[in-house]
Amino acid sequence: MLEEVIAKLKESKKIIALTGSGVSAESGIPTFRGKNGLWKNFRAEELATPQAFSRNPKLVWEWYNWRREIIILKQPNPAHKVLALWERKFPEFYLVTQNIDGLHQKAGSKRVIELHGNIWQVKCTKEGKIFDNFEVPLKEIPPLCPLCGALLRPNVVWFGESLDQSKLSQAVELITECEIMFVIGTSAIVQPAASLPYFALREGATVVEINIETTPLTSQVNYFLKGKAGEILFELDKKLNSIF
Ligand code: BJW
Repeated sequence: MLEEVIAKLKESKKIIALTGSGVSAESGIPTFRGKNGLWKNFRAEELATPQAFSRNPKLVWEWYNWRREIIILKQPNPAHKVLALWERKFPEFYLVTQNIDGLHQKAGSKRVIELHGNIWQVKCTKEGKIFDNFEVPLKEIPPLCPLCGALLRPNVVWFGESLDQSKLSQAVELITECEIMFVIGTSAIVQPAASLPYFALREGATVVEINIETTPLTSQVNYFLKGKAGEILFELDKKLNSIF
């Protein structure tokens, strides 16, 4: 099966990878759902919603501060590294990620569309200005805007909020034009990202899913490669190099 995927990859010009939190699992960052998922000790709606933030910004910021303390110590794993390598190998390789941890960029990826924002950015709740912020731990919780003193929020997309429409449109455009799409380490249930592979399928692209478990998408894809993202991508890249 790996050989067939390699053959498709080699004959494709436009290549997309859609990643989810499973890609960072081998770096030691918990996924959202499942056995050791981030939601395990918290209810999503208590923390990752605008309502939760209005109700208790301190609690929500404490959760993000805790996650930033974990993420800052983590390094890209072979999955991030192979995807960064593919960007250099294939002139029309694009990465669309639901992850907010910044590990794709840390591995060297440049053409990255971050659908759900970035944990290293904060946004002023009054004026909407976005700042980079790498302070770990945060000196002040909740943090305040250095310009106007209003509350800052993490620059991420919570449930019930719209994604950045220009990023989403760009992702949809790339996906509808691609010849092969890899869907890696996502439970494929959170919309609208979960719909993206169906755009590729509808246009006749080959869709390859890499996951340790099946998802609602699995029965629809052309290839399901069961296993850890780092191991499978490393294996694919090794085979690719031997025939490239
Ligand atoms: C490995 C591995 C290894 C492990 N190797 N694999 C239509 C129908 C129903 C509901 C909706 C709908 N449209 C919108 C909604 C509501 C909602 C939604 O989708 N809810 C679902 C739960 C049903 N969507 C939204 O609200 C979105 N907004 C929107 O659509 O606006 C318009 C609108 C609003 C309201 C109604 C209708 C329209 C916004 C979604 C924002 C998601 N935000 C979060 C938090 C980001 C900030 C933060 O990090 O704190 O994004 S939630 C969380 O889920 C995070 C993730 O990016 C996202 C996806 O999770 P992911 O990455 O797939 O992680 P897991 O844990 O679910 O899966 C990990 C996978 O990895 C598993 O499959 C493992 O097996 C695998 N794995 N180790 C390979 N080593």
